[in-house]
Amino acid sequence: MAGESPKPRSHGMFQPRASARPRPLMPGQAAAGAFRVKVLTILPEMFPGALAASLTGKALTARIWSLEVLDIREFAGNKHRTVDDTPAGGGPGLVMKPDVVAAAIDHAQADVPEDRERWPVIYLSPRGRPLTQARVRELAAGAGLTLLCGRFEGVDQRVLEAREVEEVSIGDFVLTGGEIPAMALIDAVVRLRPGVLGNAESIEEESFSRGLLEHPHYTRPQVWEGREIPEILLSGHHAKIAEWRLSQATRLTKQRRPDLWRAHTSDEGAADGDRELSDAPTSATKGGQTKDRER
Ligand code: 9D3
Repeated sequence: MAGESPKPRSHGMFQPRASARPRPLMPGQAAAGAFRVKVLTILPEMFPGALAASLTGKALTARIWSLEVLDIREFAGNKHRTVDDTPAGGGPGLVMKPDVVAAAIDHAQADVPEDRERWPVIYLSPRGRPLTQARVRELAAGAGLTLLCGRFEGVDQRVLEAREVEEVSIGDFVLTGGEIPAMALIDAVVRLRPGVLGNAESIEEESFSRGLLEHPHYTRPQVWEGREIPEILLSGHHAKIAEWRLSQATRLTKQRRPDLWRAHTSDEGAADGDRELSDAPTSATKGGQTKDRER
């Protein structure tokens, strides 16, 4: 029956397995101040996936953030655990049912702060507003996130409106579902939480905030396959090196991202947050396939 929320056999929270004796990690035990992420998906086995590795994985084990994965199928009302149906008006594919998706969202939101500014519900969708670093920063400043991963053609429009769901895309290319985009978003947000990045990575953040692409990087050996490290980088002349890096960053940005270059030059006085990847259409091939080494 519609309106009756089923008792889900929850996949529960991800249990870190790095420690010798993993203890059950219940929602009530999320570390104080930890950033909480809830994921609604019909493919719960995809999580934590790549998020268990590297910086995000260490931060998960350290309880800087927590992950709760909910299987949307658990909220289906019938024996067959049906989550989709044919599109009204005809056409190919299937649409995720509003009652099932609403039950999953309502269950996820039951124990979270009302303030949607600090805990939005986001639907990863190819027709969403493109994700930007500015939005990532806002999300990282909140308390948590509920992410709805789409499969099939999409979700019934009425549930998106009724539950005030924000639609977000990660770029103009077609994937098979919203799970990998959800992981990309989580990765982008979690790395901005205190304690996730070391000093080296934090410095990298600064250079990107100027709104330019990064300059090329080199390391030893000094000659590799007959290719030398640019002489200036070995000179020890720090002012000249900074100047060279800026000129390279400028050249690459003009060449690969004319949209970013325009933003960089047109609002010289704007705050970094307004400039950095703010409204850049992600069309890497728009300018044609010019070789990077060409000017
Ligand atoms: C035939 C119309 N298709 C839209 C382009 C349907 C469709 C294709 C692929 C519907 C969903 C999907 C699966 N993609 C996502 O769920 C998705 C996505 C993406 O494909 N690209 C970039 N960002 C995202 S966020 C979610």
